[in-house]
Amino acid sequence: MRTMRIMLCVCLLAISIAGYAQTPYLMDPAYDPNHTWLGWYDAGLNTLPEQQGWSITNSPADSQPCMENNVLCTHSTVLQYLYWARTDKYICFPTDHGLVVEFELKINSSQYTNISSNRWRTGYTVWAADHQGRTIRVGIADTGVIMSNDYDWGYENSSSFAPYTTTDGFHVYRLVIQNNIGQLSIDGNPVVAIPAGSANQTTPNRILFGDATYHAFHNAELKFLRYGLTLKTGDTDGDSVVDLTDLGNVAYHWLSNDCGCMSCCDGADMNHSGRVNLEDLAIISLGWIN
Ligand SMILES: [Ca+2]
Ligand SMILES: [Ca+2]
Repeated sequence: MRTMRIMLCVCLLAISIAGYAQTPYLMDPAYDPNHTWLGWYDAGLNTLPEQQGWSITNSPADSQPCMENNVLCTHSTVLQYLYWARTDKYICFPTDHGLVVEFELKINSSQYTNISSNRWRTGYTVWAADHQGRTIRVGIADTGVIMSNDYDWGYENSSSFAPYTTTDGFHVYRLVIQNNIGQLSIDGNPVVAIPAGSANQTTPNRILFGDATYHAFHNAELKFLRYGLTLKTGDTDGDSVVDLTDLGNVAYHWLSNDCGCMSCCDGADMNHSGRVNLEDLAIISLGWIN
């Protein structure tokens, strides 16, 4: 039975490689083959995030987002939520493959304020939460960055505020969460780190960007945001090679639809959808040819 599954997957792999240009995964591995990307927003397509599968929260809708020269422009000048989120992929902080969130952002202005003696807010934020609601939140101000791991941005559950000039152009921010530790780098330089903290702090499996703190204003431009695993594209077992072992993993779990979060069917559920199917084989094929 397993041999038949592997033969089936070999045939499908060949078909998938031949037709890989049609897969929805081409853009990101072509840009960076070192990660299995689970989702993204690409302002280069000149469409708003809600047209690329993200849910928008704009309340009260005082200011509207816009596209200008393949960049997403946002600003808030009143007390306003203006952010986008997705919750459709399993996220698992306490693992080696964890989570990577990468985005290219220019801050024109973003406040860093205290709203009480023990809570802070910034005008621009990026959050991640795993399947048990553990969270890591990055606050980006025009004078620096700070991270928190609780539901209400309490100083007792935050890093120190790291001074950084975020307004002098676009910077690439990279949040890597592995084994429950989150590390933020900017343009490849480690800036600040924090543990993921306790469960049930927020909506599970949520990736979020924009003004989600309500109490601080911002003006910013975003080129892209993407999130995924630290594993190389198509690598199910973390040995940094895409080969017959990875194909065998997919074959063994072929058409499983109950993949849990932590093992994700031995890594065969490459896009953390809960199922092993042609989408995962498409990712294997991309890793195979890169
Ligand atoms: Ca492998
Ligand atoms: Ca899958």
